[in-house]
Amino acid sequence: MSAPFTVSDAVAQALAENRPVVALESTIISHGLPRPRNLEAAKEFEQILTDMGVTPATIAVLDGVPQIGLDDEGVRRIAEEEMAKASVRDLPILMARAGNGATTVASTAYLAAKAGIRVFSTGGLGGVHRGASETFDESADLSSLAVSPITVVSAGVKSVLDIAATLERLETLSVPVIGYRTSTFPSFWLRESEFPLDWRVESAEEIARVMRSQDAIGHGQGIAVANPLPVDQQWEPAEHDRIVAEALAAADAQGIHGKAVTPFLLGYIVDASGGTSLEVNLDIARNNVRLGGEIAIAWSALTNA
Ligand code: PSU
Ligand code: MN
Repeated sequence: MSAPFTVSDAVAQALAENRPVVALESTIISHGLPRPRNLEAAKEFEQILTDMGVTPATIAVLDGVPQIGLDDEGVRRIAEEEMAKASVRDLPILMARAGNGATTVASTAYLAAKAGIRVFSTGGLGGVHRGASETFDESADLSSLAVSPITVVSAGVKSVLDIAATLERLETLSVPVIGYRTSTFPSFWLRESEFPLDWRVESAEEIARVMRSQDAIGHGQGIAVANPLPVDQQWEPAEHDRIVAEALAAADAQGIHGKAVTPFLLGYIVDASGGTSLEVNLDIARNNVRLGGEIAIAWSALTNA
């Protein structure tokens, strides 16, 4: 059977020549950022990589076909059309009915790894939701990382989630969590959470060596690289705490549940912060795209040596 996805010429060529490639997700564009900033952001993330000599591979399901690497029209569609939020389990359904879907971290990591891409940059990971001991609401981002050999660069998880439980689940799933120039797990808008990390690295080259060792032991998980934003770029902590609490209360009061929870909270927080959280969100994503580019470059150098 042929591959259940298409790979753009640019991405296929880069992979064939072992040149650096970084995967990018589309749910952050379709459901995580408001229009029209989302289209600007999608283009900017790709441009940051292109300027570094790295090939971007934005991933989405369009007309039933998972696509690894979008053309300009594909990027426009994920930003402007209504799309299903597509986790791994939604892929076969969208494929069978020729539907459109914006891929989450879970499905982007899964598809990118299948295509042979080794690095993926995003904003924040999904994780264990607060109250999960009753709702069982845990993002498939975690279980997908357990079966997708790809390095995912994020700024940790948002404090709307249960960060402690998320870190516990990553431990159970045997997904390495590595702080990039930090010994503390970041909480997305804030540089630090209260949770220390066991492992810290100082360079992209060091991460590439961990990837090579991970391949050598053959366990097949992804690697979570936590990349905190510089302290002068973080959201003001008191305002952050107040608005996050408000957003959680609103989701509860409105009975939001299931896959609508994350988009609801993100949208609420952008509105309630008068856009401040959005600017920080974009800084975070840009930082992660840059670090992903550096890791992909280091990976190519290491594996071409
Ligand atoms: N966290 C963010 N921004 C996002 C998301 C999470 O800070 O855009 C998106 C990602 O696509 C992630 C998904 O994979 O939400 C997780 O959704 P859920 O919690 O329903 O699994
Ligand atoms: Mn969920």
